[in-house]
Amino acid sequence: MSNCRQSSVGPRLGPAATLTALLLALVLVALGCGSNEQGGPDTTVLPPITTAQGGTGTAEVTMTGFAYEPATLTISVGETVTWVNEDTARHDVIADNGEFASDLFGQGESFSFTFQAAGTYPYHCGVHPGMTGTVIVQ
Ligand SMILES: [Cu+2]
Repeated sequence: MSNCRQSSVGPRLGPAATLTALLLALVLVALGCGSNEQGGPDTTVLPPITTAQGGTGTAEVTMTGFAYEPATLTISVGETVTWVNEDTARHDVIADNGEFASDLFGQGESFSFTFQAAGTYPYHCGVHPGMTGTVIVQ
């Protein structure tokens, strides 16, 4: 069988494999530098309760006592805000400018919106006029 001769292909993979490993190493180093620029470890496990520091990707507003907490939240462009209703009453989240609007949702339920543009976004609860909040996107 001439198949035995194909074993000579084996050694030829050596340089190619080395080059691949080198490229992989370069890519890993490049990725490592990129994440270091943010200075923040991506070990965040606990959800942010108050304000996002930027780069965490998510922030949470609690609906409790017929109020949004925090009433004013500052985030970075591209971050997602999740409103969590802890009241027994049902609430919703309606942007004053119509940018986003949730349905009414009850205790333990939530609504999320991702802010893709910088700006100030005042919002309110459609059934409780005194219930207002603001998201500032930087
Ligand atoms: Cu409400």
